[in-house]
Amino acid sequence: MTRPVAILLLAAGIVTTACATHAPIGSAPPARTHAVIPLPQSIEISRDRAFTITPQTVIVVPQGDERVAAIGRSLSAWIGIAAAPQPPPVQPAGPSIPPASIVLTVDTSLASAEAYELTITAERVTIAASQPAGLFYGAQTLRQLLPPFVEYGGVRPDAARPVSAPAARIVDAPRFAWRGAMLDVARHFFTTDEVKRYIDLISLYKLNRLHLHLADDQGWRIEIVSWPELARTGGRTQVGGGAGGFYTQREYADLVAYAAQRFVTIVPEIDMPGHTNAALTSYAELNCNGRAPEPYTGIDVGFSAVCVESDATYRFIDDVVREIAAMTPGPYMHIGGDEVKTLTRDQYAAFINRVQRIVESHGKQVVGWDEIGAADLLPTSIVQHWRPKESPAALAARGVKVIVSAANRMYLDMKYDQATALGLNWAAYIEVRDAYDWDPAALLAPAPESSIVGVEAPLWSETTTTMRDVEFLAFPRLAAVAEIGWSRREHRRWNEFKRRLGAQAPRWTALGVNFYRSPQVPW
Ligand code: TNX
Repeated sequence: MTRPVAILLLAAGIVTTACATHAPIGSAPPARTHAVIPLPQSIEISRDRAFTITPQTVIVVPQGDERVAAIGRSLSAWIGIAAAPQPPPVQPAGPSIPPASIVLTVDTSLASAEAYELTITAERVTIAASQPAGLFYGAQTLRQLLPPFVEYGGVRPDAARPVSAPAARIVDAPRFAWRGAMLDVARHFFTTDEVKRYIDLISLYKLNRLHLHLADDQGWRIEIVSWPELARTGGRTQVGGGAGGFYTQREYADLVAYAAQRFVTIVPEIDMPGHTNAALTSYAELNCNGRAPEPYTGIDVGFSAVCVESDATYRFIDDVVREIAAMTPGPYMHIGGDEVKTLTRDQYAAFINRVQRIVESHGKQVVGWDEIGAADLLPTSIVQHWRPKESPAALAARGVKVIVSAANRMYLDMKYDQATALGLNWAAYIEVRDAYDWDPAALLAPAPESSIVGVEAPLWSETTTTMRDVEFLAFPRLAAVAEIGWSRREHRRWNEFKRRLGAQAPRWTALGVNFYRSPQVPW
């Protein structure tokens, strides 16, 4: 910001907060704070003026743009009946803008698809973006500037309190293109309604990938029409011996569509050649000895592998990838590739090379855990770095694109500390500050930041039997990951973040989120 503008803004009661470059930590706190996560690129916020949603408020969308109208309807649903007996109506733009309205508008001068500008004055709110994704993120920022009680939606109108957002000017765009969460639905199965709730929660923080770990030793969770026993037999149990489950192709397609409406791309993973006991128990011919093993309900890893020398294995993989690719509009197919202890390095590399070509033949781009770096990677293949002891720097130096999921910082299934009842601790204990106070670019140095596609926080479900368990491990750490993925490195400060994080508590309470009240955070 240039000096004259700053003076002007100050005169108008607007102060710049959040950007630590302007307000170093330790200086006087800004007069007006906000709790937006992830931190926007630039945010100027008014000390004394605000926009208030009234019974007259309408949400104005461009004529004839159904995708933007859908975002308007989402925003209307988030506001709910907090300010009026009805949620604000969504209406197409006309010759004049009604008073107290919220305007969604397409502005093609904005550079990236996910960028947006949000302008809040006492008279109106304007969200501008070149693409629907940017409008959606602008709407999420507006939602976070409204009081947390709006999250009670249609349940608890709080007529006595104004539904206001401070006047503000926000210009925002993400740091990384890939901002992901991974849910392991194989170790414990979660229903489509449960996964939809997770999608809702991650999209509040502008995450845009949901990687579904659809097959592992304990369960196969997706219907494959050409190999029906995979789901029927392989989906029948889970860790601890419970009932398990699987998604029909219809349910999966519905999930994909639900995610797309929230600008989340589903990344399906079929883990192979290891982590395949559920497939091996469903079809004897996938085993080198021709005998199907018993179902597995424990939590060991590394003992299973499909028969990499047999043609049946590649027919199976081709069919599975073909069917999943056909119902997945996103460009990615995750092939796992982790923790195989029963193959030689050459067998493993030859297998990954062959599977890459199968995935490519079905029009998808390979993503795999970092072990796949041992193969001859296609130029489009993306490696997901997870092993804390393996540096991704060498891969990046080879020109490989990397998703950072460092287990000792980002695994949401790691315990917070020794007292955490849920979770594992093989990689680390990860308190909230550990999850936030580091930067992925340092892991790949001296390779340039452009070798990082983004970040992703996996949640392995060996110990989580319910969504309440999942939420307890994911929140608040997932909000930290979201900020690492979206916000500029030079703007991030733990002491400032923890204040915004603490302010999420009433919103999570309203949303019914079971979160961990870390002693590091001022709740
Ligand atoms: C390692 S991370 C695994 C998973 C486990 C997880 C538990 C990865 C690629 N493999 O199979 O569930 O640890 O934290």
